[in-house]
Amino acid sequence: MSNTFFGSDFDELNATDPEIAKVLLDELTRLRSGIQLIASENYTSPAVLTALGSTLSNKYAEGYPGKRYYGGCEVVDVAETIGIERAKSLFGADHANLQPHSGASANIAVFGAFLQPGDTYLAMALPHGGHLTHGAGVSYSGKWFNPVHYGVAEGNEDIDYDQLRALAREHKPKMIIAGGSAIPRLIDFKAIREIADEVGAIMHVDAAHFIGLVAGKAIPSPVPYADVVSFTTHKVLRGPRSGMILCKEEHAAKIDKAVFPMMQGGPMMHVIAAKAVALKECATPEYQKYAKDVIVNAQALTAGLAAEGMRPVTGGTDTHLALLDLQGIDVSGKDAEQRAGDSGIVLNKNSIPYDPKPAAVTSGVRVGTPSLTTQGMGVPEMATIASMIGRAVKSDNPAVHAEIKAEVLDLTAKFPAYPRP
Ligand code: DSN
Repeated sequence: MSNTFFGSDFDELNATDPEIAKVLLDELTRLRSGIQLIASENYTSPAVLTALGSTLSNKYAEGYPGKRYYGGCEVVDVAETIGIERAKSLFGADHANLQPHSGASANIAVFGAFLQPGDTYLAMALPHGGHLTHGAGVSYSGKWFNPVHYGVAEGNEDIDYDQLRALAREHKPKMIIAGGSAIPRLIDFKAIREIADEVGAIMHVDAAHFIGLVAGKAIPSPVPYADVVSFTTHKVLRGPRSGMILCKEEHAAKIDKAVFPMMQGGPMMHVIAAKAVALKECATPEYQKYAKDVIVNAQALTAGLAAEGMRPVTGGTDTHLALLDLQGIDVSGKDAEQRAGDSGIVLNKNSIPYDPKPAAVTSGVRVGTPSLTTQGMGVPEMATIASMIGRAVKSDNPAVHAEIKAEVLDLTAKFPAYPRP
C-alpha cells in the first residue's frame, strides 16, 4: 500500500519492516479517528513530511552554511540558507538559527550563550504555566543554574507583573524568561522589556507555544522586544518536530556558538529543510487565516466547556489553548484525561495555578485547537466537541464513552486528518 504522507516509499518500508510499517499506519489511523486536543501538537503538511523523509538525513554538516567541517555540504547549505532567510523575513528578526534539535535544546543554547553555571534568572513557575526548562529541579535549568520563579496573581490568574518587577529588583537576574506551556493569555512583552532594562537582564522569550500565532500575524510578536526568542517548530507553526532561535544581531555570534559546538554536533539537515518548507507555508494568506481561526476556535471551545461547568482559568483565552479548572464538576484532571481518552478525545491533565492536587493528578485539563483547525473544523464543531467532552468527563460509564466515541468517528469522517488522496 502506498501512502505519500510518510514522505517516502511506503511499500519499500512495508517489505523491509512490516512491524514498523504497521506502527506508521496505526498512528495515522489513530490521528484520523480521534479528536486531538493536545495544545502542543498539530498535523504537518505532506510537503513537510516529504522533506523529513529525504536523503538530506544522510549528511553531516557541522558548522554553518559556507563554514562547515565536512565536504559535500554545498547542497544542504542551500536549504539552511533559504530557511534562515525565510525565518528572518517572516519574523522580522536580525538573526535566525535553525539548528536546535528541539525547544529544550534551543533553551540550553540560550543558557549557554548568556549564563554561567550558578547564575540567577527569573522565569514563570511550572505549576503556574511555565516549562520544565525554565528552572524545574529535575532539569539542567534548575540543577545547574539558580532560578527564581514568578507566577500568576491569585485574583485574575494572569502573570503578576508587580511580583516579577519586585523579584527582578531583589535578585538582579542575568536573564528573564517569558513564556511557558499553559499560558492562555497574551504576555505583555513591553512590560517585561522595561523590567529587564531596569535590572540589566537579557530578555528571553520562549515562544514555543504561540510562535505560530505570531507567524500568522494573529497576536503581537515578542521579536521587537526580546534579546532572544526560542521556540519549537511543531506546534501552531505546523512544522517538523524541532527547535529554532531568533535574536538581535549583537547576540548572533554568541547564539550560533552556543548551538554549535557548545550544545550539539551535526545539524539534522532533513529537519532544517522541513523547517524551511514550514516557514514558506507560514508566509501565505491561508496560514494567516488559519492562525486567526485557531484562536476563534479556542475561544468557542472554551466557552462551550465553561457552559459544561469547566471553569476557564483567567476566564478565557487569547490564544490557541485553554486551561480548565474541573473542581466545580468534582473530577480530577487525571480522571478527565482517562475518560476523554476512552471516548476518542485526546487531551492532557494539567495543574492549574494554586492547584491543591499533585502534578500526577491535577485539578485541570489543557486543551488546544491547532490540530482541529488544520482539519478544517470551525465554531459549530467546537460547540459539539465541548458537549462531548462535558459528557465524557462527567461520566464513569463505559457505555457513555463508547457512545461518544462513535460520535467522534462520525465527526472526524467529515473532517479527516490527512484526507485520503
Ligand atoms: N511538552 C510541551 C507541551 O506540551 O506544552 C512543551 O514542551
